[in-house]
Amino acid sequence: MSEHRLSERTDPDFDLVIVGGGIVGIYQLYRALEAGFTATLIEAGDGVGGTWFWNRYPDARFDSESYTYAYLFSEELFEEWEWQEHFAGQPEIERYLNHVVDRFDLRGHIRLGTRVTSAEFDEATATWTVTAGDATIRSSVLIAATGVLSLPFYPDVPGRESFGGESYHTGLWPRTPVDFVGKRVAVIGTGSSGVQLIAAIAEEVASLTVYQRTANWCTPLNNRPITPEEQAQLRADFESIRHTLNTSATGFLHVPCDRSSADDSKAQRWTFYEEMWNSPGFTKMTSNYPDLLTDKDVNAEWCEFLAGKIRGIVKDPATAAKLIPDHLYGQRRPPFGTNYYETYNNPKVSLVDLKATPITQVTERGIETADGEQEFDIIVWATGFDFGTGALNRMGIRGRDGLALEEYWADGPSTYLGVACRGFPNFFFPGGPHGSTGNNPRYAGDQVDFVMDVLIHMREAGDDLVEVEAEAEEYWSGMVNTYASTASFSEASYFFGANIPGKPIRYLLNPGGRPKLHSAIARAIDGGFDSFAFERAAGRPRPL
Ligand code: NA7
Repeated sequence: MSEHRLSERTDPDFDLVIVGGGIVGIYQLYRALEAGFTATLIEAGDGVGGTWFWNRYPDARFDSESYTYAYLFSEELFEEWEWQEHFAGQPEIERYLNHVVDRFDLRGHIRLGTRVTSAEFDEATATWTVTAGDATIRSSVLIAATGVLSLPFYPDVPGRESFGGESYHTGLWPRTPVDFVGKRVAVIGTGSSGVQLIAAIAEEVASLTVYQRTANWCTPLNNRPITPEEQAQLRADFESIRHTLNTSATGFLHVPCDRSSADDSKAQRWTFYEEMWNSPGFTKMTSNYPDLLTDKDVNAEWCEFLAGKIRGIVKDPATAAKLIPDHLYGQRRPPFGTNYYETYNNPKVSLVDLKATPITQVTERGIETADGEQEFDIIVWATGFDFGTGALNRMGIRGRDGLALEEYWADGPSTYLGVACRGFPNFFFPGGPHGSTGNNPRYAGDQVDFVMDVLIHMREAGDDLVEVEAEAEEYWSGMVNTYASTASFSEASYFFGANIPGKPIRYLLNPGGRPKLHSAIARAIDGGFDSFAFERAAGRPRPL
């Protein structure tokens, strides 16, 4: 460690301040308290749930299977919570997360409706001073569990604020339900949120105009209720489910396909694609031919099959043509829908191709494109998020010598295992950039467990300060940047930050996947956490 300025130690208010009450923050709080640390969790929303608190638009739901997205740390919890559907909707997810908070007595440790506006590290005392609402809290360790998809993005469209009707972002949906009945509605954006909402409201509205910039490959979610027999099977299989989810590369239960596309004839491949089309959620990616994402020809054939499906479902050929993407499957995060393409057969629904007719401005009455103005009662912005770094870069985090995190990351994030970075001692961000490529809670759970390993090691050694070593951060960030080109996602996707004007194009996921994360964590633990430097305040005795 370059600097040794840690001189005094005064007791902070808490061992840990955790920011964010979503899936990751709740688990982090549980693990911290269970390990005997003092902790408080600060959440800007008026309820817990994070993503699943804010994204309460019609038909917001998991597109990973409910029981693979949920917590696995407690068999009792797994057994007592019966998910109603294979892909749970937002209300059920929010109920589940509240249940977890109460079940494990976490609520008393959570401050709701409180936004963190700054967090500054003091080198002399090795503590963080966190400003949250009216409170100033000092803690040894700061954990940002602020999520990768938590800062909603509004495009800079002229006149956006001047619209006189109702206006909503899917990621900031109000708690009181929005009444769409008989309304003229515009939806801008056709990502995962847009496709869920569009199909859900089409029946109620007077008219629905969808503004699409990039068509995406939306395949059926194929959701259904979980039968009593399946509930019993899930309970009986808990250990094997947990084992598979804790060790699989993607964090899903899906069984990989055991042959490559060349092993099948064209007719067999078409039968297999049909099977994929009818299979649940992400299996279209994880159980498809293994060469789907590595061989452009294989991918193009799957796209040909999907384009045929779209043409078969959507009756108006011009609309169908607009809905067929011009990129390969998996170059962007694929959405999963329920009757999405069918919705365009509803005469109340129309599709505007923004590449042909861009929005020129939002007016007081509606939206104006090159084709003229259309009036609306409601505009829904389903325009996504500042992925990966958005929330972290806006929390006022200041490390050594007042170093601003957003400056340190001005050219894109630099991290060790997607949990820590140099210059910011005693600071961790499980679930952050460079961490995952797959089922997020599984990766983030691995990261929380690793953070706890580091903190317990530090406590046992009687140290006060922990900071990642430069080589360790260079190794992980180098791995991310080197292998970014092997990712299926293209540089035009939000996983590279391309959706945010001016954001550096850097890969924000972990291209090594879960095996890489697991092996790096194992190496860190085997090496006695030598990827970190630890420091103890002067005069502090080591524990016996
Ligand atoms: P996404 O997937 O980022 O989708 C955002 C959509 O908004 C997408 O269709 C964008 O088109 C569109 N968009 C963004 N900016 C504009 C502008 N300026 N004009 C028109 N359209 C625009 O966000 P979601 O909320 O749907 O999903 C986020 C994640 O939640 C998802 O990946 C899952 O993990 C769950 P673009 O493709 O950029 O051309």
